[in-house]
Amino acid sequence: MRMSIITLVAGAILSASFTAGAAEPVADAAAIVKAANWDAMETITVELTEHSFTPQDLKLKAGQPYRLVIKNVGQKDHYYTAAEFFKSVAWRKVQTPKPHGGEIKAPYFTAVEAYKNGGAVELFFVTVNKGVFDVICTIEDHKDQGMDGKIVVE
Ligand SMILES: [Cu+2]
Repeated sequence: MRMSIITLVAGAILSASFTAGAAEPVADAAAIVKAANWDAMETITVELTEHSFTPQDLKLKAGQPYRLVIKNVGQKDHYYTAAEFFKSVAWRKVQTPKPHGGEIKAPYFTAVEAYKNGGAVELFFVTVNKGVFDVICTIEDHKDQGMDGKIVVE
């Protein structure tokens, strides 16, 4: 009896923290990435400059493999920060463009920075969770200047 009360309380605390806080990273991400048809991958390029994302908003399909290229064509460094979105997809890898650079594999991360004058980062993932996610540049006042968008996964 005492045990079940403790379990109930623990469950309530857990569910409260899930609603209030960030979503958990996608479970089974490795299996989702492995099962995906990468020949059907769609490439989308977002250009960053002073002070905008082009396109500003993205509309993505759940369950689709993507290569999202974040390219800074401006003259300042910029971020493409979408922490909740980055937790809601199954990550294959992040890379800087070939033939130079390299790649990173990780369960998830919070922000991407592309350096001024042509810096680019390529994100390879499969969309999993549906929702509307914020994306901003976190440098100084760039968000208020217009570097503020949405990523919609349907
Ligand atoms: Cu910026």
